[in-house]
Amino acid sequence: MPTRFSGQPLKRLEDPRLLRGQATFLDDLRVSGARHVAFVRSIHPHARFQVDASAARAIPGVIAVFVGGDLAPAREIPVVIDHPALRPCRHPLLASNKIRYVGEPIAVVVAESRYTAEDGAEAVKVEYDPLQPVRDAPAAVASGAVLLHDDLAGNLAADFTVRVGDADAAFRTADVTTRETYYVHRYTGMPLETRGVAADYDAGTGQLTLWSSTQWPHTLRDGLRDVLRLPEHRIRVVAPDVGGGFGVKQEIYPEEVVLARLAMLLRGRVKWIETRREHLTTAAHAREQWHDVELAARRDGTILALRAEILADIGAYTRSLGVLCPSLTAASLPGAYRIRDYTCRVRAALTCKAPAGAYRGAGQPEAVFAIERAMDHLAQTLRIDPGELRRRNFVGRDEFPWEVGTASAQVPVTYDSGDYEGALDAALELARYEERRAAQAVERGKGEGGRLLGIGIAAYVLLTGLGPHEGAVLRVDPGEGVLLVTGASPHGQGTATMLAQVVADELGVQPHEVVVRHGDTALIPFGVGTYASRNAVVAGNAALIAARAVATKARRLAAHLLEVSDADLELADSVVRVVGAPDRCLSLAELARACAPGAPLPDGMDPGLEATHYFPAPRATFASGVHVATVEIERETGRIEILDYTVVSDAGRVINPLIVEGQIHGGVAQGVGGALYEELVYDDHGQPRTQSLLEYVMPTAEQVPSIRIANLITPSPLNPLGVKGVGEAGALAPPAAIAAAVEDALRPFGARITGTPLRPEDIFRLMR
Ligand code: SMO
Repeated sequence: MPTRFSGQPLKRLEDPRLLRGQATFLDDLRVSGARHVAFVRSIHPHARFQVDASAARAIPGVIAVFVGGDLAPAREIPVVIDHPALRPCRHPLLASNKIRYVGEPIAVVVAESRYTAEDGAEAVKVEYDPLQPVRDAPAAVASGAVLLHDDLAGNLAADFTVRVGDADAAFRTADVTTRETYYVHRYTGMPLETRGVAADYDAGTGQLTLWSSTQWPHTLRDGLRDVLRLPEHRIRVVAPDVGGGFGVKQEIYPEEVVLARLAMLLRGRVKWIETRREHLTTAAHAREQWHDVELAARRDGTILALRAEILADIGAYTRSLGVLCPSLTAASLPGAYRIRDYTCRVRAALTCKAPAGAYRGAGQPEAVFAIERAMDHLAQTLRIDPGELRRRNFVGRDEFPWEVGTASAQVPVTYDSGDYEGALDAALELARYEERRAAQAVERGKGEGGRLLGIGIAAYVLLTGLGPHEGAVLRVDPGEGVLLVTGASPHGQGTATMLAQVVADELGVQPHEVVVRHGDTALIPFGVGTYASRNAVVAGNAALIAARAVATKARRLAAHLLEVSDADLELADSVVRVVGAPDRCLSLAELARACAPGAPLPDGMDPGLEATHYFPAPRATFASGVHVATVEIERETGRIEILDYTVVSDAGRVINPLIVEGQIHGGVAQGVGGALYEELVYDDHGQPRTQSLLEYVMPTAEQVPSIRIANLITPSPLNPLGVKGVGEAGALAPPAAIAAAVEDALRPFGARITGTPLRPEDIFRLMR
């Protein structure tokens, strides 16, 4: 029996290149003759302005300075995810007479070097006529608020309500109700590699090539096609090695469109690399939302209904994802629970901050924080153990598929499979819950001399494997090995290894013989990208089906050439051989050569030992899990230490447990960062105070706890691999679990935690 690679913890095939410094990130590209680009950005949060670029143009080495009107026909970024409630407030490529956040691009300077470009940008005179800034979401929706967009009646990019059943009626029958507002602060993904774009326009052929550090080259190509009004075949987008994305690079940025236009206007090559300061002040921010959550329940803890209002601070404009994140929060707020009656109003407020976008989980960590905190508060009200309250309300094992009744941007929220109670049981056991509760009781018994120990539980359900499709072009090489081209565009996930394992099993080759190429629209015509924890689901199943087609073809061709029946053949050790007579075989490479055009082929067989498959995903598959955090709080300082962190994850069948574990580690690290350290702060005047990694504090290995992980497997019935996504899963629950643990530790003080981040000074104040 040939070895099966799927399910094994293979080391990542990508890593030797990356570790040896052989990767090519955007700034490593040798784009010969490229001119360098710097952006003139607003220093005010809200102002009318006028630009005088004459001094900049006079600097030797400055080639050109452009303002908004110069980039026609492109004016603003394209919409990728629309929403019926979306109002017109899209991010312009360059501001035209008013700026609405600090960092907004106003003009762009092209020069012989980056130094000169920066000097040029500094020499552009911008005369500001400051206006009152809109400080935050509550201020944006307060009566009498200054209006940010002249043609909108209020400061809302969208205002809509999601309704399932009749929550108001259910509330009237409740024994108990709870209500609280939960706040998730502003933070975002901080990839090691910042954004970057290079563009080349070949005036002779009219061919535009754009290199971008992006998560979705094909989606970017489609966006450029639309805003630049070019045929698709004249645009090639390449994502070289990408050093992290986390959702921040799941965006079509003004800079990408601007550089494409600059290359066309200058008939040459241009390049821009984002500085860390630009990243902190102008890349997509995320997460900042207020959630007013009401639960109605019976005395035994059975939840009857959920009512909520979400107020999102989406910054100054909508980006290409529109209001996807708050709408995904609303779609997923019922979480793992059997809630039939649900209402949620969503308001996306426009403020003088950098526009918001997606960040690992895209609205779902926010939902988990709100619903899980609300569950804990209901548990306290009813004096039921938080684990037990969850158990009583989980969607049951036998209730799948479970229709939540909501929908995300593209698909209905229908949980395909899961075992939420099993995950809780496993997590409590792995976390040694009973033992820790006993230890906590002992410490509490010591009064003020006792340690402040707290335990927090958070369950999550994650929408993964979003469609509409992803593709695989698989070709057996006539020399050696197999080439797989995918439309997915991974940026650190280990996707190539996962795909190689799937293909290797079907073709009987070694994973290292499967060379995976991605991130180039010239290699595969259709593609979507890497986000929404989708690669294993959509790209993985596309690879599986393409590999099965190639295996079938190889078997048929070999049967023809060896004059045996297909059924007598097996694929193993890179050959197709007769079962029981392994000497009678043809290597895959020989078969690929025998399959060339003009070669004698079986009737009806097309040349080429290859197959293409686009895996359609009309429905999403839903991963789930339970996190348990145990913390200790230092009485003297309010410092929070995470003593133990336990994860039970159900991502369906696991292709590579090592990669799955790594994804969970990374997600938890970012969740810990969000719970305790990272925050994008604006002062009352609309100035960003976190402009470097000195102020924006990221956790290091010292702050990230060791994490215990167990996989619980309920295969997805929606795809042949039975997989669900896992990339974002780790990031969903840590803020909820850690907040619950901290509140639990502070029980002797009766403190309630209703928002993040949790800073020692705030904890210290709560203890007082
Ligand atoms: S926040 Mo993600 O790249 O779906």
